[in-house]
Amino acid sequence: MKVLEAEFVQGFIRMANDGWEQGWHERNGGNLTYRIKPEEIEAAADDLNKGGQWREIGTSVPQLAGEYFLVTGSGKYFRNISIKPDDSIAIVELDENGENYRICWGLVNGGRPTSELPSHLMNHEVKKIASKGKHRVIYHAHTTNVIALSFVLPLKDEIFTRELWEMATECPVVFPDGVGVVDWMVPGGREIAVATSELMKKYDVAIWAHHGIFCSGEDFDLTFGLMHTVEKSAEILVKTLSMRPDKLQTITAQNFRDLAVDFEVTLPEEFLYEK
Ligand code: 2HA
Ligand code: ZN
Repeated sequence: MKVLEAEFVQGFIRMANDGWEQGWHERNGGNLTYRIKPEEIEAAADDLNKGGQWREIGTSVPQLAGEYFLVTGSGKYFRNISIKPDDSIAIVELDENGENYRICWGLVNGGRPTSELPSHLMNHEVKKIASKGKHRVIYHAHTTNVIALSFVLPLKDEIFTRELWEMATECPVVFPDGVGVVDWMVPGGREIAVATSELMKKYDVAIWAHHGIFCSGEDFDLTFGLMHTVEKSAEILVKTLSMRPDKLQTITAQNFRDLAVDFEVTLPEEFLYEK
C-alpha cells in the first residue's frame, strides 16, 4: 500500500488541517506525531526507504526502541500539509536503543522532523507506559485563548484546571485528571521535554505558558477533541473576563462532586477547593 493511501495517514492529514482551520498554526507553529501500529507500518512496508542516515534524537526513549512515527516536519506549515503532505510530514523509524532516528518516507524536498521531537517522543514514552499502549497521538498547538490566560492566571495546575472546568460542564468529563502548567521555558530542547513529560505522567494536557498546549490521546478524534475542548473553555473564560472581572454565578465544587457521581468520573479533591 502507498503510505498516502493509508487510513492513519489520511487521519493525520485531516487532523492537521482541522488545527490549521481553527487558527492554531500560524506560520510553522505547532507539531503533531503519531505512534504507528505494527500492522499499519507492515501494510506500507513497500513504500518505505530503509537506507536513510541515522541521526540523534537529542534524548533517549528506550521504551520506544524500534517503533515508527508519523511526524510533522521542522519549519513546515500546517497550512500546506493537506496540499503537499510528502513535502511536509515524514515517517521516522527509531533505532534499537531509542537514541537515533532515520527518515523512511516523506520530507521529499529535504528537512528534519519537528523541532519538538524530543518533547514528543518523551511524552509518547510516558503515555505509552501510563496508558498500557493505548495512547498514540501527541499534539502541540498555539491555542490563542489558553495562551492569553497564561498572562493573567497564576501558573498553577489547580488554578488552570478549576477555571477551565468551570467554563463548560463537559470539561471535567473530558479531562477529569486536570491540566498541568509549565512555566515559560525555551522550546525545542530536552529541558522542556523533561518538564512536560513529568506532567504527562499525571495529565493528558500540559499548558506551556505564553506558548500553547501539548496534549495526548488514543486516536486523532480524541486528541483533537481534547485540544478543542480545552481551548473552547479558555475562550469562554476570556470572553467572561472581558465582560466583567468576576462571575455572578458559576459551577460550584459541590456541583462538580454531583456531576462526578452521575458521569462516573473521579475528580481529584485538590481541584475542588473552596474559593
Ligand atoms: O514552530 O511550535 O514549539 C514549531 C513550534 C515550536
Ligand atoms: Zn510551539
